[in-house]
Formats: sequence, C-alpha cells, structure tokens
Amino acid sequence: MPHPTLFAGKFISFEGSEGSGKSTQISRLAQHLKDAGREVVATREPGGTALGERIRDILLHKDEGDGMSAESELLLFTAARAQLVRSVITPALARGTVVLSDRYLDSSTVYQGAARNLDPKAVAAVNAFAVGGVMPHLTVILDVPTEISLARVRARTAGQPDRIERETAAFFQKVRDGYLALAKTEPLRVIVFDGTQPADDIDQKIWTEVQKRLA
Ligand code: T5A
Repeated sequence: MPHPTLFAGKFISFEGSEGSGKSTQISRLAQHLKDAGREVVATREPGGTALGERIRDILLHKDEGDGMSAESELLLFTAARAQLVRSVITPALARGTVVLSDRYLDSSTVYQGAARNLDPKAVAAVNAFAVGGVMPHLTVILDVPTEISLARVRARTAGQPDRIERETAAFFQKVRDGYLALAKTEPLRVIVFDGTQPADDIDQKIWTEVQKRLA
C-alpha cells in the first residue's frame, strides 16, 4: 500500500481517554473543513465499517467479550482497523478527502500496550500489519485528568458502562500517562491539547493547527 503522503488527502486522528471530548471536537473540525470547501469523512474505531461495527459490539457490549484475553482484545481492535484502512481511509485519502478518525492505532499502543501491559513491540508489530503504512498526518490528543474523564463517562452512560469503561481508575491513569509518553516520542505527528478547557477554545486551537498542516 502506498504511503499516505503520496495521497492527496489528509488524515487526522483523535485520541484520549473516555470522555476527553474527541467526538465533540471532530464534529466541530468537520464543520470548519466543510465551510472551507474540503470534503470530509469522519469515522471511528472500533467501527466505521459493517465488519468493524460487529467487532465493536463484541469488544464493548456483548457478554461473549467478558473475560477476553488482552491478546484477543488487541487482535480484534486491529482486525477492525485493518478493514477500516482498506475500505474507508485509503480510498478517501486517494480522493483528496480529509479523514477524521475518532481513535486509530495509538489507542492500541496505549490501551493494550501501556494499560494492559502487552509487550509494546508485539503491539507495534500487529499495528503495523493492520495499518499497512497508513499513518495520520496529525494526531490530536485531548488530555483530561482521569477523575474528569470518568465523571464525564458516568454522566453519559447513566450506569450502563461498556466493558472497558468498567476498568479501574488505575487503568485509566495508565491510559493518560501512555498518551502523554507517546506525544513525547512523536512530537511532529502528535499534539496534546488541554481537554479541560472550554470546547470553543479547544476548537479554535485545533483549527489553527489544522490550517497550518493543510496549507
Ligand atoms: N479502545 C479503542 C482500545 O482499548 N483499543 C483500541 O485500539 C481502540 C480503537 C472505545 C473504547 O475502546 C477502547 C477505548 C475505549 O474504551 P468509545 O465508545 O469509542 O470506546 O468511547 P470513547 O472513545 O471513549 O469516546 P467517548 O464518546 O466516551 O468520549 P469522547 O468522544 O472523547 O467525548 P465526547 O465528545 O463524547 O464528550 C464526552 C462528554 O463530555 C462533554 C460532552 O458534552 C459529553 O457530555 N465535553 C466537555 N465538557 C466540558 N468541557 C469540554 N471541553 C468538553 N468536551 C466534551
């Protein structure tokens, strides 16, 4: 598969803990881009394809997912990703579209690697196989303290958390730390925004950065 820099489109992924504001910021950025005359495809992980949505259901909602091993979890997330890359992301980039993805490979690096303690090299190898060289041009991390993230999730899920939302505060602290560590290793691709700021302020900061990258 050709490297994404050979495509006309741009690929921006959004990462962060649960409730960090990814969906909120993706819909705002999509609107800015459309107003500026760009074609936009917004997608999510796990999901974004019929196969990916079935896998999402098993990973997050179905009883069959209870007791899943960390290894199975990694392979299911990356199976959904492999399909999304080939069915949605690559064709959209080839058409010159801006692709916005709510989570991508960094979620596996952080949730399955840093938080579930799988061997980082194994996670990187499976991720690389799944994405086939298709990497985001920009990754936005929305950083929110764990207690705020969990409070937002509790408010949203009304007592019906999914399988991963039922994890401990210590797990989500590893997720947050994992994202901040990742940003330090890839400062050109990955930018951290303070997710506790008002949504309008974050929106403006992200839009400024994206305009620079699209120029
Ligand atoms: N996962 C995923 C892995 O373990 N490995 C992987 O490889 C992948 C791809 C996916 C789960 O799967 C895991 C990670 C996750 O546990 P999901 O349902 O997609 O789960 O859930 P999340 O990605 O966690 O998304 P959420 O919908 O929970 O949160 P968002 O999209 O980050 O946040 P958003 O925008 O919905 O906002 C949440 C609430 O906060 C408010 C909003 O109004 C909303 O009520 N809010 C703000 N409040 C104050 N200030 C702001 N700036 C705010 N922005 C938003």
